[in-house]
Amino acid sequence: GGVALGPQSVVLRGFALPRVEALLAGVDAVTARSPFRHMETPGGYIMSVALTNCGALGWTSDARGYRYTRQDPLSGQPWPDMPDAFVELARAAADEAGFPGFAPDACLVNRYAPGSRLSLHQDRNERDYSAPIVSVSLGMPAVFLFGGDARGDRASRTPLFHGDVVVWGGADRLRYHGVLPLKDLPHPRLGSARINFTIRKAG
Ligand code: MD5
Ligand code: FE
Repeated sequence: GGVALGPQSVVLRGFALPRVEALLAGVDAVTARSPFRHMETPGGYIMSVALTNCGALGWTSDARGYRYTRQDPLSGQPWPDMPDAFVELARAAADEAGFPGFAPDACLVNRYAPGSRLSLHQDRNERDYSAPIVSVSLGMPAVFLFGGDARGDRASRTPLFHGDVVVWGGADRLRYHGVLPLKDLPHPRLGSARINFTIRKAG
């Protein structure tokens, strides 16, 4: 049960709602050890989205490029463990979308403020593109841009709301995507913030 976003991606509206408090407790546990930070891109820009990670592997961007690392470069320590609530939700969503046996080892946690955006990009630093990516949206709504296999392909726009979960797999896994600048529509639980986390198999 869900709405197709592409041939192999599905939106599960409200799928995370029953577990929001456990998920937010997980975000707090992660950010207590590895706080949100604004990373630099290889092109010299500072990302408007603040980011951290949990799980064995964490995604990092700096002047040298994009990559997954085992340690948080801020602390020199391993990234925080992935909270059980994240893994359980991701497995349930992947099952629902037809990707049984999902075994994630990485999770990027993004925090958007009003005006934050994510320009069109592909996620291609993971080793195995056959594993799905599970994305959870909390807090303020966002407009998600879903393009094609080339940067110039026209992109559809889909709103993502508090509690929505998206599973991307197979042929859709390498499509260009992004998020439009966030409007300030304060959310009753999270205020003027959107938190999105994407649970992945990176290694
Ligand atoms: C977000 N985050 O709303 C989005 C949702 C990111 C990112 O894009 O890289 O952290 S996840 C959307 C996504 C992830 C991976 C693959 C695809 C979409 N896709 O193949 O379209 O903050
Ligand atoms: Fe992405």
